[in-house]
Amino acid sequence: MKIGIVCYPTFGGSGVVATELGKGLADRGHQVHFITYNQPARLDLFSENLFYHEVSVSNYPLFDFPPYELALASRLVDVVRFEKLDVLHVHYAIPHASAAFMAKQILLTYGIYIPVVTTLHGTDITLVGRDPTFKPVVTFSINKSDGVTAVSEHLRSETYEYFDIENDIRVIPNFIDLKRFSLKAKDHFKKAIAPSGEKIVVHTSNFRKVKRTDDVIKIFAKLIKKIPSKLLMVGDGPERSYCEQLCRDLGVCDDVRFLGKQDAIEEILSVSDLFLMPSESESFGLAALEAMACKVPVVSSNAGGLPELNIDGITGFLKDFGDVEGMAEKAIYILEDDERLQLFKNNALERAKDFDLVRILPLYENYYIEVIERIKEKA
Ligand code: GMT
Repeated sequence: MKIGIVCYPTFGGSGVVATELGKGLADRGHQVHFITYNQPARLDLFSENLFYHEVSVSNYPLFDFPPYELALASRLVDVVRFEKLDVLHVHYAIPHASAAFMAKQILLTYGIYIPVVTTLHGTDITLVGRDPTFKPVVTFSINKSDGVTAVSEHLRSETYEYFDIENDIRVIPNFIDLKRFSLKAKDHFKKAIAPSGEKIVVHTSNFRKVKRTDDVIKIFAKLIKKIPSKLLMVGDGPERSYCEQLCRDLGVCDDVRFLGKQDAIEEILSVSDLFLMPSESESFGLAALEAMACKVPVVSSNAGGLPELNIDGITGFLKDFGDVEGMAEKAIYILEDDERLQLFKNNALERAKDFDLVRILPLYENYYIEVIERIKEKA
């Protein structure tokens, strides 16, 4: 198959899922074309089946807001026509689904019907998409997609709840390439972070309010009173300075390191003992899955799709978002006994195996075929 993938090229979850999906499909012999404004962060390898088409928006002085969506739609028209794509798969509804719809209409004038599959990732529905500024366009472009997937059951129900959706939404959960995450922990790295054998607690995110990164610091400040430990804060974003200030206020600076954005996240996770994800909303929680794939148990909120991933009392614990006390208690419970910690670690890895790329990728492949066949039948 020839597949076009549209996504955000950043470190965000939707971009990571889209890029890893494209790489996996290319490995299985499909030709994959990424169409986006920058080389996707994880598109770090050469393969004869992978192509990258950059969307550039001209910065004419009249434009206070350069019309990216139009540039994307035009690029999609070209790539579909000249590369003869079979299907377009757009990740994150805004503005990708509406740009794909526009491209689809233009392509009809060339006698081409391009099936469009839209994958909903979370904030495109729960935060941004629901905003009246975007809602009519998001509703329309979801309804006009030939196939729609959501990354969790919870996101699927929320989409039906918030929008007037006419089509079926298929749940295809996120995934990880377990091979990439099965690293042996580097002892020298562990020693550098935790020289006296302290436990290593980790959080990765884009430091947006929805992630409640301040709760991570507050949980850690309670935890460290009972368990000698270090906290690694990976990523960057608007809440970082506030979190750094909070560390100073709570007197935990010496035990917290802000590492900024990191490519080799698996190296950090492989030396870690516990992952904290206290998010207010999380459609799936890919970062938690990456941690679990590295044998790291998770203490998280029970928001959104997290209970579909993190099994309470088995792979970690779930608490209401904002329950700093409860999350600290559970973190201490996991870390205070090495035998117990080992059990949680093993369980985390076992659970992560349910989301291995080799299991999930065929679900997308089959869905593309199903959508293409459905359209042929209609024609
Ligand atoms: O969580 C973010 O801030 C990034 C966002 C994105 O669109 O990249 O993540 C969303 O999609 C991920 C991949 O499907 C999910 O794992 C995240 O749970 C989801 N984030 C939220 O729902 C807040």
